[in-house]
Amino acid sequence: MKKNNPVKALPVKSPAETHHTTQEQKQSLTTNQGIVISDNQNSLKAGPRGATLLEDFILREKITHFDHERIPERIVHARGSGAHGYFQVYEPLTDITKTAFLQDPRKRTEVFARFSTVAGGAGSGDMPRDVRGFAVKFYTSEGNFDLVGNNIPVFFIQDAMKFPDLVHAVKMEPDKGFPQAATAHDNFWDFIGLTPESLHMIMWAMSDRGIPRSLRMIEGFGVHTFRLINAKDESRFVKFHWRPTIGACSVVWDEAVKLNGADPDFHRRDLYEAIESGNFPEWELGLQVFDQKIADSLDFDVLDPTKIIPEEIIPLRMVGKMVLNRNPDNFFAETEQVAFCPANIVPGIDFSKDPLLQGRLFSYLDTQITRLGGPNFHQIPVNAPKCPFHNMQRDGLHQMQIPKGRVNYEPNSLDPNSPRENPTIGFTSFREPVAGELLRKRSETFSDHYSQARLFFRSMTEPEQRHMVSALAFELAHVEHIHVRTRILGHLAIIDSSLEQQVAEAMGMQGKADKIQPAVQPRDLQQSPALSLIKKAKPTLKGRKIGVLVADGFDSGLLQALRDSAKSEKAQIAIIAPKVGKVEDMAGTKMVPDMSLSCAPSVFFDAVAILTNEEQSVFLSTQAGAVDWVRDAFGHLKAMAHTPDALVLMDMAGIDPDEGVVALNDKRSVVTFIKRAKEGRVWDREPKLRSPG
Ligand code: HDE
Repeated sequence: MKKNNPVKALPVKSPAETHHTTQEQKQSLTTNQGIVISDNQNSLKAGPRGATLLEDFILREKITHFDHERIPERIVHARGSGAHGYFQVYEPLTDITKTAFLQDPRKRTEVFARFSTVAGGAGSGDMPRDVRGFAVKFYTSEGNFDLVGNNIPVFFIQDAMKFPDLVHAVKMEPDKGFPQAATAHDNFWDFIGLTPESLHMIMWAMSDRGIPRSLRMIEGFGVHTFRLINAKDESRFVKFHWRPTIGACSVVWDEAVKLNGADPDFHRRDLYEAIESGNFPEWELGLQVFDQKIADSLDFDVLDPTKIIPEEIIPLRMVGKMVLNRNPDNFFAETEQVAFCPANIVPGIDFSKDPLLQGRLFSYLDTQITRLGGPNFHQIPVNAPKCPFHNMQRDGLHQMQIPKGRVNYEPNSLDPNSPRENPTIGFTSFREPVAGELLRKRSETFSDHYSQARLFFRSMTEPEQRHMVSALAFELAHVEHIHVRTRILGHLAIIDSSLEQQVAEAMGMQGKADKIQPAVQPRDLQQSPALSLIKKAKPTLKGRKIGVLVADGFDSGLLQALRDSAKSEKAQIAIIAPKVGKVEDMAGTKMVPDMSLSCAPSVFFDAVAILTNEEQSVFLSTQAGAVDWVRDAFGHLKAMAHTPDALVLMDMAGIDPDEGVVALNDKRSVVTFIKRAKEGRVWDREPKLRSPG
């Protein structure tokens, strides 16, 4: 075989030159021992057609390293995307915490954030219906603080004891090895039906929150109640919230299904590209702070991770902002090797006795020792604190540091400079009095499993409720065991009888719900509008993308007007043409589109415009890809704009224009379209196109 990159023989050096790296050496490929490689294309053989020699240390080193390139993927949250950035507090939070990084509004604390799906493997698609992990490592001046949360503020279970069962049930079934990254199967719903504490979280997971539009558009939650401690050693409880500054937003289910096929990296690409283009994702950190007296006044237990505190009861105090402004240089070294742990806290923050959190405090360090191959993973650059760290822990696999000196124990009198404990600035746990009998028992204050599930469902808008009905019917239709379906229907009937009836009807299983006796009868709670994504949504196109379909002979004036309007809204435009090489406008001027029609289905965009002339519209209406592009945009409830000539293509797609479809007659109509697109989906269109089932 011909060599692609022949490396010239290096000149022989005098002994005095041996430690001096020449420019030529710097650019040469070497082994891990620093030996320059002369041929990276051919192994060492006994003759050109002979056997490969065991002596070929270069081949063996290369292949051996390759053989060990993979590490175990995370048992949950295996599929994830990460980014670097910073966090900055708005004002000193001295009143509630002594934590250093929450004191100085001029200071930026470096962070690394990783977003993930839960159930799928590392190579699974980005768009299954699933919870999203939202983990942030703050490299504070007092050590690392990890806020390891989710995009849903409650969890499926109340006690860490149940976590392996939950995860086994949701992952692919062990005999079959499928389904991948999907809750729609018997094992999962069997577990849920027998674990009523999971029903509140099920409501969230079956809502639009389970299929986010972008990782830049998810909310994040610390889930558990934590503590904040101030310099006077006063403690308050806290719940952590992240709010995306461009608003939270989701896709519709059919879109998620198609996105997973068209671009399994949809979320990862979106995050990466946004950061590369300088549209940095941002979240505000919000705190719900409350004391023991308020905790005691609530009608649920703040240690129960299946409960929220509605914002209407304890409003969020927005305390700072996180900006993600740098993509990792290397996916494996950073995003794959980052090791989060809820036990990583700093002075001024402490745990509560939430039994789920207590179990997590053990689990993460333990899992990293296997996943990252030993106890020194904290030395990996993405995991290492950015403040000094030193102690008497020694040795172990992959020790990267070379501790100096004779002393490796404390106390010692041999080295006065060796690190010592420091009661003044060292971490102390909040002195919460604890006493009780040893027992395995769930507190009775954890027994109401239905009231907040009902609260969530009833706080949704009509479209959001419809989506939940469809999602539940879809999931349960995949369940083969009828008794599993009827048990879930029984639980739904306790949450809300209309929810059960709609799901049963969507499946054609009316009147089949099991009769289930709840441990505690649910109560009707005051609705919480803050739970609804649609109620909270503000008109915006910021960070969104408009797909513009053009073909030869298109009106470049209209395109420019669209570009200008989109730019003023901080939205992006993508030009889609039948062929990726070029497209010509009505004056015959050539331009290169961003993507071809076959590579960029309309599911990639938040709103679409079709700028085709009569001839091209007639042609495209004979092309299934173009008809699907238009039909899907309408079916996915997007705002649409079209030149009058494009009507023939829209007719072919069976579109009956409604208030979300804007005819582009002039530049003024472009403004009308952009205004409509800012409103988001055309929800009124949905019932005309799709009924749950
Ligand atoms: Fe996790 N979880 N978890 N979890 N979790 C892991 O740690 C675990 C829970 C969450 O981007 C694992 O490094 C137990 C709640 C995120 O790397 C593991 C329990 C919440 C991530 C683990 C829970 C989370 C993980 C797997 C119940 C939201 C990904 C790999 C007692 C508040 C972090 C790893 C990343 C990852 C254990 C419950 C969030 C096995 C035992 C509740 C975002 O240690």
